[in-house]
Amino acid sequence: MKNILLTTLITAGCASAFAQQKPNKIDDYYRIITIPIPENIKMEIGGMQVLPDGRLATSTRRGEVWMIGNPYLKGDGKPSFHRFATGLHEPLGLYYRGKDFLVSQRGEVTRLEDTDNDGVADVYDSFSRWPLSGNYHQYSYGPVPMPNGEMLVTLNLDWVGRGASQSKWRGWMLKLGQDGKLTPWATGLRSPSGFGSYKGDIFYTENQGDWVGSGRMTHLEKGDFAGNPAGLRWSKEEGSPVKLTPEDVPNTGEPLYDVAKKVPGLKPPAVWFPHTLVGISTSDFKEDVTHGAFGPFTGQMFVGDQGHSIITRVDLEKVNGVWQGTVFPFREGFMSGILRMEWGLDGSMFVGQTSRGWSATGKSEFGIQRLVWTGKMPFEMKTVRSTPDGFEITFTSPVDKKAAAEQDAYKMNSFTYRYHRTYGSPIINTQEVPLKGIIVSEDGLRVRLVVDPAALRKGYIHEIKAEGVKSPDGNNLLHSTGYYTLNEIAGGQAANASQFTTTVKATAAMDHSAHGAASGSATPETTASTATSAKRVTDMPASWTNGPDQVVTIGTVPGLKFDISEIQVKAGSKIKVVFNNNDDMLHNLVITKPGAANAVGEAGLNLGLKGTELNYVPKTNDVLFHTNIVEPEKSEAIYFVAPKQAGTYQYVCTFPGHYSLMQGKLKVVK
Ligand SMILES: [Cu+2]
Repeated sequence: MKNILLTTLITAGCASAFAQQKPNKIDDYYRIITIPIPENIKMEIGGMQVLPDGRLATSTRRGEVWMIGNPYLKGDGKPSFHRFATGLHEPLGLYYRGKDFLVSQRGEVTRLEDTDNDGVADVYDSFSRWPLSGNYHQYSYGPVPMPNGEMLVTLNLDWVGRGASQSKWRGWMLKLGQDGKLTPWATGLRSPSGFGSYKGDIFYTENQGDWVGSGRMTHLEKGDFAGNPAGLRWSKEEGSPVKLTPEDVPNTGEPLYDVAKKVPGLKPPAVWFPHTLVGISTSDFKEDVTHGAFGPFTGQMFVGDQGHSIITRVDLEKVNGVWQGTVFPFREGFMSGILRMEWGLDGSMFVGQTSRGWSATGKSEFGIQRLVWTGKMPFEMKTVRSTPDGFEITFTSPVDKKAAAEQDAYKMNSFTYRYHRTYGSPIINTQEVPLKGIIVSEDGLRVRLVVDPAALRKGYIHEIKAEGVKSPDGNNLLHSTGYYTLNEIAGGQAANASQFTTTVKATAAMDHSAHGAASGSATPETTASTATSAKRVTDMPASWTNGPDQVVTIGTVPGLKFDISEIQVKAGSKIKVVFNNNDDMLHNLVITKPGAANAVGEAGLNLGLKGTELNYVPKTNDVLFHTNIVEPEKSEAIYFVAPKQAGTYQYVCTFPGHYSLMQGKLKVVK
């Protein structure tokens, strides 16, 4: 699913969207129950299915299929484990058909059947196959059943320092018939571990990577191109419904939404998952079909996140025929990386996890947990809907109407990402979305946030913070931020100022300088100040008439590493550091006081939306010197005088997700 070294080697303990909140004990509402697994079983979940008899079937990355009895831990509280199949090649999908199973292997879908009823598969039939290159990154997923009886499989791209499609249909979603026939459906996929149908349409989730600025969920119609051009290599093959070729895709760095206007077939996502703000690597998704057994979110989606070990919640709406909506934080604290979710027979959710090679915040190598709603109503934003002049929020229970009418209770910003060949993207074009008015409904269940329609930007993520909203008994929202991806602006009745509960007083800080459709295209970034500061001197000081005493060159290598792990300099000497970013991701170089690298890295992450303009360098005395964010294949030199005090100082990259791995030592000696 991800590159072992690149994408998700990211961050321990950093779900910042959660950290900023005051979670009034999420455990009161959603409890995590761990299923004990015997020590001799490596239950690295690849696929999962709940069987009608109550057992839980799993396929593991070690190539086995297991039947787990009593996964609800009833009676003596002990589950049972029975091995059904072995010797499969990393099966990342499992589908139960009543009398047999279909599992994905790297190179095929295999049919497993137990014909003699001894509880072990004795038939392993090749059901449908595709070519393999042997690249480690050729993960294959599915089959996922569709309501009409068809199935879907997806094939991950190869990784060769960038995404590549080294064998046919890599980077594609294909339909799989009951006869085993494969029919190409859409491409542009990179790492498509989560997919399926939702309200009659097909969606898939994607991880940040090359051509993918941040995690996202895209609605895939026949012939769509979701953004990574590697799979377009096969668009002229027989049966391909995709018309685009790799040459049709410009590498301009404009937002994907804007490029899509010029490149028919390129499909902008329904929802972006802002990287590090809500997760770092989306995986499976499941529609809430529990009719209330899992809480108040029936019809919405829950989306797993491998790297942050969290589940997010997505509320979609269709506006002018286009899917869009909001991602909210939902539940953190799982034991490993989340790959699969399945509804239990009682409306609880089984969460299948694995992290080997794909490191995750949850420190276990693997695990199965069950998420159970306690029956208590969580105080949350339930939905956010587009209006002609802003957004309407619905809450799960009534708000304190006085607090909800306060203009400082809310804050809105919009931003987007670059669409380019580079791995990931900084947040670009951030703008505040100033409020004009607030309308609190009579029953306290809805709040309409009214803005100048020209401040709404299509294709942009609108960050909606409602930190001041309280329940009548004084509780904060469990999660006070939602990220609404605005592809279309809803029609309907604009609000009249006479309806406002609160008319927001304008403040001087408002920026009306650039908004509306025109700024949707590549406007200059509001980022990366080029100004030097005392901590970032990019021209050699005039007083250094003999030049620097020492020139140090530091580069980057794939896998979130600097190419040198230790540097020695003399105390008080004049140093020039040349930072070469030879990697294909964004990095900076921040020199910190001894022992401060992790704290600085975490502070950089917690800058949230402010991070981009600060180059993810937090304002703290722990930072001694730094570069700005340096793009791939670019370089920056800084000049400084080494500390007078000897010691082991540190250098670290504070780009979100990098700091825990990307560090080195700066030894200052007398
Ligand atoms: Cu970095």
